[in-house]
This record gives sequence, C-alpha cells and structure tokens, in this order.
Amino acid sequence: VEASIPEPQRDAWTKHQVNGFKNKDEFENEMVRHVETTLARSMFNCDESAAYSAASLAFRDRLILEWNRTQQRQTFADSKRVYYLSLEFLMGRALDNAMLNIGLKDVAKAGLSDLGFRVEDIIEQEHDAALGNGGLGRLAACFLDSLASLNYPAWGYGLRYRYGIFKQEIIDGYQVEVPDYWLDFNPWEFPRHDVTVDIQFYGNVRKSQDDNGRTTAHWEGGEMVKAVAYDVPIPGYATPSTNNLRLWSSKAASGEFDFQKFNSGEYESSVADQQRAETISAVLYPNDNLERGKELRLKQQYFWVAASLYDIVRRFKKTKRSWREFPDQVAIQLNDTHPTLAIVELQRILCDLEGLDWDEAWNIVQQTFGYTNHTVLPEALEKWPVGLMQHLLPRHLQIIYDINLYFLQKVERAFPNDRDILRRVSIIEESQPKMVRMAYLAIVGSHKVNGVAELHSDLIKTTIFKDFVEIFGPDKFTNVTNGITPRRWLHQANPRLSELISSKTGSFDFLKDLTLLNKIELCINDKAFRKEWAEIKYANKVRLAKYIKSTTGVVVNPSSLFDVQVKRIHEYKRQQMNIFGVIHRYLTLKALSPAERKKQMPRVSIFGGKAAPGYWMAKQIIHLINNVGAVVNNDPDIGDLLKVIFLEDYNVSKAEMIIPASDISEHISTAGTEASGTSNMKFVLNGGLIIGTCDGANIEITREIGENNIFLFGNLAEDVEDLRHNHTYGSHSVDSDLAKVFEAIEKGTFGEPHDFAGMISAVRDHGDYYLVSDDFHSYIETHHLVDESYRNQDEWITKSITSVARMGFFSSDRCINEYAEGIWNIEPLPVESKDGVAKGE
Ligand code: GL9
Repeated sequence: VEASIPEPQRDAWTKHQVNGFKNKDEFENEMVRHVETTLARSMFNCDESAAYSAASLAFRDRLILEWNRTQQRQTFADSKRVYYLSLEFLMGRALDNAMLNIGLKDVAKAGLSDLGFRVEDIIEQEHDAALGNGGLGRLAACFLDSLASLNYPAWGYGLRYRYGIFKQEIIDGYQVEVPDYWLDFNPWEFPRHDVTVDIQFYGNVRKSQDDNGRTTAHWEGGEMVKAVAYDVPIPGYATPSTNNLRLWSSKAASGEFDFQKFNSGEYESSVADQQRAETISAVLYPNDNLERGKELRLKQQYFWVAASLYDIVRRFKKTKRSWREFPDQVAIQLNDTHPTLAIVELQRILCDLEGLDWDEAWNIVQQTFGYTNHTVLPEALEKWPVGLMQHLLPRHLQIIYDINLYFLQKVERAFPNDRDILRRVSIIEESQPKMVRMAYLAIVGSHKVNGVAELHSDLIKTTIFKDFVEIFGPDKFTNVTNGITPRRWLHQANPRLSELISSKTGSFDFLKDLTLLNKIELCINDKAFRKEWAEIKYANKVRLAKYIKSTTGVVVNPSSLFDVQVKRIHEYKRQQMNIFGVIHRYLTLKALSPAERKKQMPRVSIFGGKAAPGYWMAKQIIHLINNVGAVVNNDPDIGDLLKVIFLEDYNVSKAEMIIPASDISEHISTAGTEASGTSNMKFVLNGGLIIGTCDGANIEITREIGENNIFLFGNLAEDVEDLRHNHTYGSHSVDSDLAKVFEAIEKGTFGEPHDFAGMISAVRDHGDYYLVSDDFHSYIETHHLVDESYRNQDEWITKSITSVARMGFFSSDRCINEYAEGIWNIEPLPVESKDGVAKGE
C-alpha cells in the first residue's frame, strides 16, 4: 500500500493515533467537546436535540476509525467483494444501531445520564433516513447489517435523495403528502468531494474503424452531470467490521455555475442548468410495486449505475489484474430491475473503452451479475420506450439491440421449430411504441436469478419467466427466502424480550445465530418465564396505547386484542378486506343485546401505511378506515369492544414501536401476489401471532413454527386464475356478509357513500380481481378463531413462545450466507480485533 507520509514523519502519526472513547468518562469527554466546539453550544443551551447531535458525533468518530481499518484490511486482503446495487435503502435511525453494534450502549446510557439525559429520549431525536418505499428498501438495509456483521467485504451503492419518502399527514381522514427534507443535520454521511464521476446523457454515436478492420463506437456530445460520493458507515454487530454505503448526489458538471454564461449576463439560465443537474438525485419516486416510465426515473437509474460501475472498475484496475479475473474479484447484485442498465454499462466499458471483443466482454458481464426479482405484479415490471432510451442513452440502446440479437440467435438455434418463442422472449417488445423489457435484459445478463420466498421463486419459473427456464435450464433460477436483522428487529425494538431470552439461553449469542432461539422452547412450562413473557407484551401495548392517545386522542384499553396491519396501502395487500371485516364486526356487535355484547372479545384494529400519491384506490381505503374509526370510536354502544385506529406516517422507527405491541397482525394478500413480505417475520419474532393467506413467506413461516401457531385462511395461489376467470365469465355474486357491509356503507353509515363507490364496485362490478369476496367468509371465520384462541391466554402464550423459538431461519444472516455461497461466491474476511482474538469465521 502506498503511503503519502514519508517514513521519517510516520512516528509522529503513530504517536497521535486516534482511538475513540472506550469508557464512560471518555464518552462524556467527547460529548462535551462536541457540544462546545463542533456544535458551538454549551451546557447552558444544550437541549435534547443538541445532545443527540453530540452523542452521534462521538459514536461517528468511533465508526470512522473502524471503517478506515476495515477498508484497509479489505484492500490488503485483495479478495472478492460484493456490490449491492439498490435504488432504495430504508435505513431508519442510526444512533441506537451504532450503539448496539459497537457494544457501547451501556456506556452511552451512563454517560448521558451523568450529563442530564435519558438515552431513550436522545435516540428519539433522530430523523429516520427514509430512502425507500417499503419491503424492498428495508430488505436492502437488513442486508447491509448482515453483510457487515458477518464480515463480508461488501459495499452498497445507492442514490442520495434530497427528499426521501414523503411524510404522511391525515387531515379530515385524507392522506396529505408533505416533503421529507432530511439532510439538515445528518452526522452519518461523509461527503467525498474528491470522489466524483462525470456522467454523460444524450449525444450521439460515431463509429470508427482501425487498420485491422475493427470498429469502435464513440459516444459523443450531449450533457454532462457530476456524481459526488457521500459515504455512510455500516457497523457490524459485535465485530469491528464497518462496511461502506456509497450514495451518489448529482451536481452540475461545470461546477457551481457555467461561468461563461454567468459572465455574459445569462444568470438565470446558468442557475437553471445547475438546478436541472441537481434534480436527478432530488427525490425518491414514491411508488411501491408500480413503475410509471418517467424520463427522470431513467436518468436516475443511469446516473447511479454509471457512477457506481466507474467506481467499481476503478477499484479493480488498481489491482492490475487482467479483465478475465474481473468476476473473481467482483460480484454485483441487482436489487430488482432498477439497476439493469449496469449490465449494458459494463459491456460498454469493456468493449468501447477497454477494447475487449464482444464475446469476451459478455462472458465477464454474465459471470459478474446476479438479479433478484421482487414481484410478479405485471404493473411493476419495468419497461422503457425504445425512443426514450435512444434519445437519452443512444449507445446503450445499440448494445441492448446487439445483446438481444445474439440472444435470439441462440434461442433460434435451440428451438428451430418454435417461431413464437422469439417474440415472447425478445428483450424488445414489438408493441406500439416498442419497449425494452428490463427483467428480460436482467435475466440474459446475469448468471443467477432469484426470487425472495419459495412460492414466489416457483411462481416466476412457471409464469413470467417460464420461457427463460426452458432456454437457460432450471439451475439459473433459484430461491433465497428473505430475512430480517435480529439486531434491529428484536434487540433494539424489544429490549426487554431480548433480555429475557438471553437470561434463558445464557447469552446474547442468539443475536448472531438466531437458531439458538430454539433453546427457549425448553422453558415452555416455566411459570415465571411465561409470566414475564406476557408482561413484556402488555408493557409494549401500554406504550403503544399511550402513543395512540397522544397522536389520535383515542383511548384504547391495553387488555384488548391488538390487531395490526401496517404496510404500504395496496389493493393486493387487501387493507380493504380488513376494514370491511371491521365493519362486519361493528354491525354484528350493534345487532347484539347489551348482555350478549359483554361476552365479546374487545379489539383494537390498528392500521398504518402510506398510499402512493397517484394511487386513487389506496387513498380511498385510507379514507374509509378513518371514517369507520370516527363512527365506531364514538359509539357509546360499543365502548372498548372495538376501536379503529389509523396511525399517521408509518415508517421504520414507528415499526420498531408498533410491532412489539401486536397480539395478531394481518398478512392477507391475495394468494400469489405478495412475493415474500418481511414484516410477517418481524411480528412473529416479537411474540405476535399472525393471520394470513397462503402467500409469500407466510408459507415457510408456517412450516417452521407449525400450523397450530398461525391462522391461515383463504384460497390458494393455484386457484386464483380460475376464480378470476369465473368472475368474468361465470355467475358471480358477492358474499352475503360482505353485501351487508356494502349496504351499510351505501346507506351513509360511514360518511358520504359516493366516496367509497369505487372500492365497492371494484368487488361487485369489476371482477373482484383481488378476490376479496371469495376470501371474505373464511377471513371472518378465522377472526372468530382468533378471538376464541385469545380468550385462552395460557394457550396463546404457548403459541407465542413456541413461534419465537422456531423463527431462527428468518435471520437475514442466513439469507446473506445463502447469497454468498450460492450466487456471489465470496467468503467472509476474518477479523483480528485489537485484543488479538479472531472474530468472525
Ligand atoms: C417487494 C415485495 O412486494 C415484498 O413482498 C417483498 O418482501 C419485498 C422484499 O423482497 O419486495 N417488492 C416490491 O416492489 N416492494 C416490496 O416490498 N415494494 C417496495 O418496497 C418498493
């Protein structure tokens, strides 16, 4: 490694080596120093926000040191790295996670207390980093945690949006979107103004020929935008490994202004150029499972992919290896099709810039990439108009055409008698206008394609990617069932439960090897343990009840059964079925005599989640939930028997409070539509039971925890197609209980019926695509079972403990190890900690 400081001066450096705080006293020292110097404040004006800033800066200093050492270690080891390309990283808060992973939370707690603060209040000051929509973005965040914790040499690459997912406000029962400007004070990022890449757009392609008759393409002209790197350290748990998440921010390539324009008096247009460049990384697209084909989105994708690849290639070139070795040094994982242009960009770099011939380059490309599919919903599969691609990325379109040509020639040779297959699998869809099918490009350019739960991985092989299984053979397609990090989703979210588990398993080792949870099944008859288990759930419900009171004004009884559905609002996730079920419950309660009512199990139905701003039906669903709440919560006949709550602005930090407080949660997507789901895992891991359809990871959760410990209902994925066909062509009548619910809505029981006409007619008149009516009866019946089961608290607690004990499989550590072995072919890098003990495998 070359060093910039000459030998004779290095002693001075070594002597002053920074180490960061190790104990309470040193932590306090750092806190006060940051308050008084970095923040320019003092003990006379240090509020909780300033204390948060100072504590974060103190922890950040420690992170940076380990981060530098990790990077040096990885460079020195010179082994293969994995690069995780994701347009979304839904990180949530960082301070608590840094405290836990570094192992100094107790030190911080004691130190903050000496200085007059409670660590919980300080943690609460942090604004969520919300650079994602939902499950896909949170999965990427869990993966980063596991990659670092398992000592894998790995980088994340994403975009540094100025605005993350919008903040949701509920006004008069309607969702209102407010921008989320989160960068005012963000101690967790490091601008690298020296790490920049110029990114080209538009322009045209010229071809030249050398003396040997070899043609080379030159992409010329157009526009330049500068990508600036911002680095975020990702600490591993109980290891010094600290990986890097690199987020790109866009800037005008010519610096602050175009000086020529500025000097000649064109102030406005020179500022406009700058603003146009900055627009690229300005805002996260707020859609979940939907692609809308906007030019700016394609610009974001290329900007991020081109900057990341330049960076990766630059790092590889430093090793002075031959190009053939590129896939031995580099694995790139595509999180959905959003980064698919990386395949084309690497082919372009190798052919146009490095002079490799097509076949050699293409070989390298295919060996380098892996592609993860996250959905089968057709409206979410990315397609870009050929005309737009031609205009924005003319050279890339040529390369895509060549990739397609060679691919189709191969298919033609393999299936000489099947003309139709060429049309079906072509990367170019011959529609009006012609479209580039990004998923097909991703499959053709990768060596492995995976789904995210068993059912989902099977479905993609038999439906949307069927032809590709025929062409490439089944081995290219594989499954890696999603997972979650137990650090955030057990220890941070539910510290008391984590503590209790550690008291029975003998240590916190289960946070590193989640299968160790199975030890608590031996305590299933331990009375004190069971009592403490129940008390912890109750305390978490009390905390949520307080939060509900303070944010909505509604008083809920923590002894009620808490029934939670928190996730993006989407018709396929069927929050509409849930609220129809709640209305059915309400109508049933109203029809009972007061004496009969008293015998019913009290419930609190809790909803949370954002609707994409342009998703009209999702917004109607939110509106109906709020209107039902307004009626039910104020009905004196009902009292505590039913409360309906919509929690505003569901996000990662709220999930950490809500999930541990649930008795039962709802994962009720139409069978075959939810690729995996990951909150289902989080709820069960926190001792909540779940009601769900046979969909996504629910199926594997059932297999692990046993079917007595989950409430499954509804039609199966294999029957969905026939049911839909019958809705359209057979006789189709709405379930009788559901019809009564519609009647009540149409009578105006929950406000202006017109507002909900669309929701009703989707079921009654437009084919009920999501099978709400088909599943309604078994949904209601299953909720009765839930009520009965909850009455028997002893049985319920047994189910709860048993389920947690059997959740070991769903750690994202297991998941990352599967990717590492089956797709990336990388090994963890062993770590010598400072006390000389080797950590990590
Ligand atoms: C999703 C699937 O819908 C989920 O079922 C899955 O658990 C996650 C992670 O694999 O991916 N696919 C998808 O587009 N979203 C998912 O949550 N939505 C977004 O978050 C954008």
